[in-house]
Amino acid sequence: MQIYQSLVNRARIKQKSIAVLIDPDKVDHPKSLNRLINLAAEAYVDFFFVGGSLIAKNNLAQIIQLIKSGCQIPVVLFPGNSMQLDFSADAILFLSLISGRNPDLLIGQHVLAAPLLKKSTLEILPTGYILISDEVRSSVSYMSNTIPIPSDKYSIATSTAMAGEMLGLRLMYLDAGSGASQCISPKMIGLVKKSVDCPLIVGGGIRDAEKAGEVLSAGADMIVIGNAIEKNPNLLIEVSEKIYDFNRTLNIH
Ligand code: 1GP
Repeated sequence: MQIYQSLVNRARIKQKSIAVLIDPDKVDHPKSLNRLINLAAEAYVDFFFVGGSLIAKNNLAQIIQLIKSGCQIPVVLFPGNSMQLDFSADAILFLSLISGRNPDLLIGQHVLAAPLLKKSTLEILPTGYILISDEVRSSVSYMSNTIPIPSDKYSIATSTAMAGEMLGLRLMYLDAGSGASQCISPKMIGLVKKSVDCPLIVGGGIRDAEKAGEVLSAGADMIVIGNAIEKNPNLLIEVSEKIYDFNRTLNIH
């Protein structure tokens, strides 16, 4: 089944999903990535997201190849810019950074990538990317040259999500930024979820299974975890148990 349709179907029945984010720049050795791939397969991880705000190592293709040869988990590109393309992935989050006012990340990079994407077999996932943060010096804010929505500005966030959906974006991604000290609050997640019909992805700063549970209970359909799993891959097992608990009652396993 196409990834988008499966996300919509899951969200409709309130089935929760998890994506593990691999930042290619932080992968030092194929061995450690292989361990993570095996663990992810054991933990029934739903997706690998691959990307970062900076890719200095030129190893994107190699990483996707490693994932593909080690498991059946779909690979979704989560590109920091139009240079982060690889056509051996399954899909791409075609992100428009709608919390910011940087035209390059609202439409500019998309124009550059569109002709290549049109020829590829990648499934395009048009996604409203909304940064929520009070941190003044986050990498993503610096690299994107945008100001995130402050964490207590609920109506700005909900109006942004609504506008994104009205413009035709089919997923919303609320991100506190990679390695954020605070993940997005349950109140913010709940309000944004209520304001749109499309599936909601939430990430940034999820460090333990308890936080993952809070984010999911608040209304996230999918959580994304990167840093915390890099530091402690076994966290994947705990988080996937949490997800199993949510989904068990749905009678889908
Ligand atoms: C960042 O949402 C992702 O864009 C994941 O963040 O690395 O903090 O888990 P972490």
